[in-house]
Amino acid sequence: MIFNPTAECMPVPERKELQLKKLRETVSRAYKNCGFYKNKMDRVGVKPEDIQTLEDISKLPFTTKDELRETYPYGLLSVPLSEIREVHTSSGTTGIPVVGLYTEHDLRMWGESAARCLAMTGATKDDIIQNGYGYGLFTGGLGIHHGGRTLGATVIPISAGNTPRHLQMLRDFKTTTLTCTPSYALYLAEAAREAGVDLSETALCRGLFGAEPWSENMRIQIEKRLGIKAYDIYGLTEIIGPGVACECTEQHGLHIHEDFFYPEIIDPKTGKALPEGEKGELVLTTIDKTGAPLLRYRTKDITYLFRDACACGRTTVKIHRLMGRNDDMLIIRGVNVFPSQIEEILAATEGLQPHYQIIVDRTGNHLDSIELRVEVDEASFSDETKEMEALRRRLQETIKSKLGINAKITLMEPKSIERSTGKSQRIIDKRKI
Ligand code: DLL
Repeated sequence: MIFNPTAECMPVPERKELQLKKLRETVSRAYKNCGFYKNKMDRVGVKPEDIQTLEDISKLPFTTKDELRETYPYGLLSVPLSEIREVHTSSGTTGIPVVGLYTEHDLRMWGESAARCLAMTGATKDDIIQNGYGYGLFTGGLGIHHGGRTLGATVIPISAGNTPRHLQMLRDFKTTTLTCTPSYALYLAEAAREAGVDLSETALCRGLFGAEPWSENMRIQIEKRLGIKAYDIYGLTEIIGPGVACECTEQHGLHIHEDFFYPEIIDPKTGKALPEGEKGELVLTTIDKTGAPLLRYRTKDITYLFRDACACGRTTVKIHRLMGRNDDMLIIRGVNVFPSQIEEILAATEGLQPHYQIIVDRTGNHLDSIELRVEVDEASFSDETKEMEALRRRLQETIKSKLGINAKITLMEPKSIERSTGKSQRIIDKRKI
């Protein structure tokens, strides 16, 4: 089923006209109502009237994650604050998260985006969606929730974690559609096997998985072990959370809702736009968002755009499944972590040296694990197990409360971590995704 055939199957030239109209409106509103954009555009001497064609978008300056942090919390607000209905923030950041601000209009647009995604994978109002993305500030839970409601389906807001309950509800409530991270899907499959739950006897037939990198190989494993079709769904807090793009039942690239989001691919080094088919950094402009529109946002996600005659009938452009990131952001069990955040915590913890290694792995249970090896300074290094244990626990708790991740902490003797003469290899990512 196509949720909005008019929008999703529109002839490309007609859609381009619509995009231009919406882009011009968005840029005018942003310039008029948001000092952040006015200043940026004035600095490069661009006025809203300069946007006469879609290609003119390249005249606008990029917006970066750092700028979003600098303008926290309301710097991008482009409507009176009283019109904001919902606030979300990115996962796992030290104090300054990236903020998503939604008006009633934006929530409807988000709901429709996520509903279109669910419909792309074959879900209808008759489906029962077990939503295993985390509810709360993270966009995963409520984003899929809004989508399920917009579609008219039944949503079970079970959230992340509590695996025995997931399995019980899957069976008892005749869940047809599972939404969670791909690694949790694999974990569930294993837990089901161990608990003697035969998933092939349940009504489960599809899943929409995203929020972290995954591969074709993982898809094959998930499909085999859960006995379902596994679809890739992409999104980010800054834009709307889940629902920016999704695979249809053809499973050949993710359709972008082009009437809501205008995509570009750029060369991350030069910032120059690249043609369809060439790999680079995805840049997104929201052309239907009112609360806090984003103009030319550098996602740091690497992919390429392509347009094919998709058998599903949709005419929207597609992105290839994500091929990595252009920065050092790690995604640990769906939580975004920058090594610099760990470094800041280490620097603020007495008794530690700034020599560390972060080891990320995905072991037997398919979930990410993170180990932080850090050197203790000479003065604090002690033979007293109690003292070392207290230091270890303090660091573990700080990381949990500030970054939202459970890290294994290994305290190392002074000078035991290999020093490098060039670029030090601080991150060892052993995950074979
Ligand atoms: O992860 C939103 C989301 C929730 C998407 C549920 C899909 C499903 P953030 O926490 O802001 O938002 O993280 C966004 O996660 O820039 C990508 O690097 C990565 N990411 C998201 N979806 C995928 C995917 C949510 N399907 C960041 N494949 C993005 C690979 C993904 N990476």
